[in-house]
Amino acid sequence: MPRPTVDYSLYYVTGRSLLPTTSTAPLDSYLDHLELALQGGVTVVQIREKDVDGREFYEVARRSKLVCDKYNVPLFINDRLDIALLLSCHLHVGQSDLPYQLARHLLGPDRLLGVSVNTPDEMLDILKPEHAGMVDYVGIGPAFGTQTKKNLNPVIGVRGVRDVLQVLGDSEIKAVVIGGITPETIPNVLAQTPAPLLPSADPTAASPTKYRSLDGLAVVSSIAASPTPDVAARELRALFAQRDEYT
Ligand code: TZP
Ligand code: MG
Repeated sequence: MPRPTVDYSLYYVTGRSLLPTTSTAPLDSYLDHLELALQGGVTVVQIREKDVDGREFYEVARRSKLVCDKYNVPLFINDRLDIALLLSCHLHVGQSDLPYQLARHLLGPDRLLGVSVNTPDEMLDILKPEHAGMVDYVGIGPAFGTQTKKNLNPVIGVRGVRDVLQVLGDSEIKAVVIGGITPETIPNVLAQTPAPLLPSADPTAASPTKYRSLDGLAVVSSIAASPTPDVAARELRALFAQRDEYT
């Protein structure tokens, strides 16, 4: 069975520990918040739970999957391959999680796999011929500083995002940007991210005429911190929909 085609326009990374409450949000209110975000137009969800045990992560993911299924939106699990397998979800791994080649081996051919990418070298590794077909999308970042992630990799700026996109070239692998993505930062990101393809990827072009753009925006707090996640999601979708005007 081929892997599903996904609209990555608005990729919401969530988790109970990520909601902006002083204590972890109760599961029901977290799920209500998630459902509103889906109604507002989130196209992909990732559950990212830090500092919780496996049983709690499993339960949050199981309940979240029921909500996402209702909206026909794909659900990725951050890092926990076992939970992804148990719930027939997709998987996202960071650079310090299981190597993506091993994750793909256990995940099988039918589930989607995403990887966090911080540098052009990490992107080049995924593009090696022996890794073809393993990775479906990359999350490039952190573009800007964020309060949301501990142990943040170096902030790469829009310039760094563009450098990774340039390496990605016209590969079929999709790309989303993450880290400090807000209605305020989006216009700048979109204006600067159509990256000219590297000459090696397009040897016939005298001057760069082909560009690689982003396939979507990934956010945590722009939705998670909003008391009206449906409104927030709608605004983010509308901003991303204008991206063609920047190319
Ligand atoms: N990976 C890189 S930055 C980040 C993750 C999970 C957190 C992004 O959070 P926010 O609130 O959208 O800046
Ligand atoms: Mg991780």
